[in-house]
Formats: sequence, C-alpha cells, structure tokens
Amino acid sequence: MTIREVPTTPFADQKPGTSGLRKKVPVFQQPGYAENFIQSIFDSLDGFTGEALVIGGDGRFHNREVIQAAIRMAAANGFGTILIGRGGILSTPAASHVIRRYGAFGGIILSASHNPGGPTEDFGIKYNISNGGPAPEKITDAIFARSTAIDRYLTLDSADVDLDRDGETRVGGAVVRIIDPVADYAALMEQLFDFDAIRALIGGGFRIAFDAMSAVTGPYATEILESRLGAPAGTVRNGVPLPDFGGHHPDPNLVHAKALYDEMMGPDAPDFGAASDGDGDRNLIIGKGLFVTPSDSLAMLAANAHLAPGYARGLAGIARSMPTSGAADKVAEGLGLPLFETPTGWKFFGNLLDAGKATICGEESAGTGSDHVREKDGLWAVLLWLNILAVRRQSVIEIAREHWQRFGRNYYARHDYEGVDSAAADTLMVELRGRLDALPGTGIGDLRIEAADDFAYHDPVDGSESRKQGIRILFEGGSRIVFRLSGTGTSGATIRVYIERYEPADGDLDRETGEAIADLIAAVETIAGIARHTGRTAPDVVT
Ligand code: VG1
Ligand code: CO
Repeated sequence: MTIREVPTTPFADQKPGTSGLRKKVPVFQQPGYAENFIQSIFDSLDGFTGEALVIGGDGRFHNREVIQAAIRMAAANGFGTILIGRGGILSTPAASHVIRRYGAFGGIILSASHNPGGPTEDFGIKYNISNGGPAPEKITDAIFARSTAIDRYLTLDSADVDLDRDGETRVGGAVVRIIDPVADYAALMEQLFDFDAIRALIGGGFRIAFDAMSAVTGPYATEILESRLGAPAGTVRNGVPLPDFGGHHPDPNLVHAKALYDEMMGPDAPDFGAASDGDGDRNLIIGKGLFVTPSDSLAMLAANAHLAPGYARGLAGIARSMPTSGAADKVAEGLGLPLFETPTGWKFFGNLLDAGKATICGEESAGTGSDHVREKDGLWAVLLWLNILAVRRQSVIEIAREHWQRFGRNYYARHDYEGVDSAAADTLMVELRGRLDALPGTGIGDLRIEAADDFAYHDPVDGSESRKQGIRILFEGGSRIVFRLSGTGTSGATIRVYIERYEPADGDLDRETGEAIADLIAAVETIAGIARHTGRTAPDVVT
C-alpha cells in the first residue's frame, strides 16, 4: 500500500495544556487539524518503527473519525502493531495499563475528560509514553514546536477498520488488533484488591450507587461491580457511554453529580456513592451523609492502603499536586513516609512512580491513583475504598472521623471562575506576581501572610524545572490560598482559587467547610481583586 505524503500548513494553536490538546469539536473538524497534531506527535518521537501503538478514547463525539485517521497515520509512519479498544473505547487508566501490559511504545488517548461532548462541545488528543503515563513536558514542548512548522503528514488509503469486532486486520504494513477494553483492566483490579472481601461486604447488604455519567467507565463498572463483585443490577447508573454524555458535563463533582449527592444525603441513602468522569480517571466519593473531599480521600486511602492486598507491603511514598490540601502530608508524616509536592497534572507523577519513590498519588481535582498504572484511576479509587470498608467494617463517616481525630482536618474548597476574559485573567496573575515580595508580613483581618511565592518544581528524578505553577499565599498557622489558571479549558480562561485551613486533631473537627474557611474566602478578593479584574463577584463552581 502506498504511503501518501499530504502537504499541510501549521495551525498556531496546538499547544498541549495540562493534559493534552483540547479544543471544540469544530476546531478538530478543520481539514488537517487532527492529522497535523498526530503527525507532530510522531515527528517528536524516535525509534518506534515496528513497535506497538495503543489508541483509544472515551467514546465522545468525533472519537471514531479521529481513530480511523490515527490508524492510517500510525501505519504510514511505521508502527508495527496498533492496539485499539473495541468500539474505540479505552478509559484513560485502562489505556495506561494496556500500554504497559503489551509493552507498547506509547498510546494516543482521545478525550477531553470531564468536559462536555457533542458536535459543538469538546474533544482532545493526548500522547502517553511507554510507561503508560502522559508525555512529560519535554515531549509536549517538542510536539508543540513541531506543530508550528509542520508541512506534511503521512497517511495511506485504506478502508475504515471495523472497530466493533475483535480480531486482527492489516492496514499497510501494520497489524491492527481490536481488543476487549475491559478485560485486562478488570484482571489488574482483581490482583490489587480482595474481591472476596468486597463480595462478602456487598452480599451482606452493603449498598452502592455508582454514576458512570454516561461516560467511559460504564462498561468497566458494570463488569467489575455488578458481574464480578455481585452488586445488584442497577448499581451502575448511566452505564452506557454516549457521544454527548446525555447532554451533561461528565464531571464528578457536587455540581454535576448533584443528584447522587442529594441521594447520599437523604434518608434512604445507600452506604457508598461514587462517580467518575468522561475518561474514567477521576472519582467522586460520597459516604452516607458525607462527601469526602478528594484531598481527604487521598489521605484516607494512603493511611489505609495496606488493608488491600496490592499495598500490603506498605507505601514507598505519597505524592500530591501543589494545590491539593496538606491532608496527605499529615499521613506521610505520621507513617514516616516521604511526601512529594508536584505541579498540577498527572504527568509530573510519572518519574516518581517509575523511580519507586511514590506509591500513591493524588490531586484535589478528584484524581487518585497508584503505581499500578501511570494515570489517575477513578474505579481504582472506588475499589480501594470498598476494600478498606470491607476490612474495617465501618461506615465512611466513621473512617473519616477517626482519620481527622488522628491527623487533624484540612478544611478545603476550590472556587472556579469560568469563562473569564483571558486578558483580564492574565493581568490578574501578572499583578499578583508583581506583589509577591510585598505581601509577607501584611495582614487581612486576623490573618497574617507569612510567605508568598510562585510555585516551581524541581523534579528529583530527572532534574527538570517547571516554573510558574501557581501562586501560593501562606498564612501564619498553616492556612493557604493558591491561585492558578486552568490549562484544560477550551474557551476563555478559568481562574482556580484553592482555599485551605488546617485544624489540628484536638481542634474543632465538625465544622461546616464554608464557615471554617470564611475568613480566607473574604481575603481572596483583597489579595487578587477578582471582581476588579473580571467583574465576577462569585465563583461559578465550588468543589
Ligand atoms: C485540571 C485539574 C488537574 C488535572 C487536569 C486533568 O487541570 O485541575 O488537577 O490533572 O484537569 O484532569 P487544570 O489545568 O484545568 O486545572 V482530566 O480528568 O481533565 O484528564
Ligand atoms: Co479525566
């Protein structure tokens, strides 16, 4: 089959963000747009001739079209094997596992995660390296540089591959293999967790509600929770992946999973509620009567992980992204483990996991995971919680209370200002950066600023530096406000404000979060002038 070199011209806007390139579907539908980015990925890599490439996505609108293009291009560029999840489906953590399990050179994941899907909504492309994790900045920078100079892409003429039938076909010189998207992942979960114990818990009447949000985790959750663990049919809701996620945001937070939250707070609440996002890497955990913040969930999972067979040997270390609360730090301190603080985005955990420095990682944005793959993993977090609940035979709320009584409680919230004018958001950050030296020593009400900086990360494994990763305002007593701009949005800017206050173990552990951090919320405006810069007087989303 002849390989065709198609002339093209660069698009100026193909800079990958926190997690790959994300744009509106019509942007991706421009002739050559996806092809340019995919070729820029291939042009930034070395030595993949004859190697395997994994391709899968979260099933959103435009998934199949880009997969067909990517198959032809991967074959034309010289990959030897192309592994694809049936139906074009692979959750992000499952893709990570498939890359590792089959020794693939890398993988292309098609997703815009928790962003809505549909003809006018979001799409995304991300490249993962051979460890199964998101490409590090060195590679994403190279991809972007290439995208600004690209003048041709390679493809070939071949019929569309039938994505819905297992088995092998040839495209050019490559073997294309359609695989079961769930089987390898489910087997990995069985290795890590005590399925017998969880089955016994469920058999004893423990009730679970899992909302797959019409996104990719549906088939995974149905197979694992219902078929393998014996939860009754209907435990998994919205379990069929839809190209537009049923018109919803597949974002497992208190705003977009409000129905589940309300149910969990109601009189007939199940024992355990959970949800995951568009591509299956995020998780929401709600016990009967208690929402567990993602930062707390990370800390509680780390403190109890040894109860699951996969972690019985203990943890090597814990890693969290900088804006994630310090709850995990308290656990690390208590258990005598190293704690790593990284910039936002899972790509920064890869080196720590590969080097065996960290076993469990997490982000405040509902991402938790471990060294079993190199992505955050929504269902993994749910299963680890269930394993812990099956061993401890306590409710989520009891486990949380005991945790706080031992480690103290980090009251925490994130305020998002979405769709803000980009120039105004940039000015706000520039002004804030300009005042960092002047802030320490000043007071706002009863709060005194102790330190202020722009977070920079020095990777202890490869020595790389990442600067300007978020502005930290640290107060006397350990409270903290962090400001950063989102790197995953597709229109305007999103300002994220992370607010945290630590209450020691002998303090008041039973307050309402909003009330516990009210003075810090009030200080946000004084420090950053969000209303002055953007006209916004309240956040759009509080998580
Ligand atoms: C957000 C979260 C970050 C997460 C990233 C990708 O990034 O804050 O913690 O790693 O999304 O998650 P940002 O730059 O918008 O704050 V996902 O589930 O969208 O792949
Ligand atoms: Co996601």
